[in-house]
Amino acid sequence: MTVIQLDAHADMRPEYEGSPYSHACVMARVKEMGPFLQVGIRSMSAEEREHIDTDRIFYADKIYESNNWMFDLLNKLTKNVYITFDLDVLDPSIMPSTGTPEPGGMLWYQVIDFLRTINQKTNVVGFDIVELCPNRHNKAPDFLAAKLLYQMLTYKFINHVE
Ligand SMILES: [Mn+2]
Repeated sequence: MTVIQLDAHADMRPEYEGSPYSHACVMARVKEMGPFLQVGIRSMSAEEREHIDTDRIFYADKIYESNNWMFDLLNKLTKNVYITFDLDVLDPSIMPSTGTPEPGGMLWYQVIDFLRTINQKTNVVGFDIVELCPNRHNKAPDFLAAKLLYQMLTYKFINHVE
């Protein structure tokens, strides 16, 4: 099974604030367990950079340039996939409601197209959506997160609907 991480951040620190299980270390732990792919990354520490596998990371600026990255990624997939979706992979213009927004993120149709393609090509065994930090003065990002969940479930189960 391959873990696909959509995230602005590499989360590849060996440990953070004394814990190997911090949110900043998740992909370091995943790397110890099996194949993984990182999508939309645009922020990391110098320490994390040493742990990056350049064949398994699709930086946000490369994604912005063209869609070729997706064909490259599809060639690296296993039959089963788990998707972990950090909402800060999205551009703050459409998803400002996160704890650590980073400029230069992915946009809605780009992400939706990616998720649809992944579901067509592989078996998504599970997924999570994390990091929503609601702002009561701006409801649109909350609706985005809900719609994203709805879309991910739809792509997973649409073939089972008669
Ligand atoms: Mn993040």
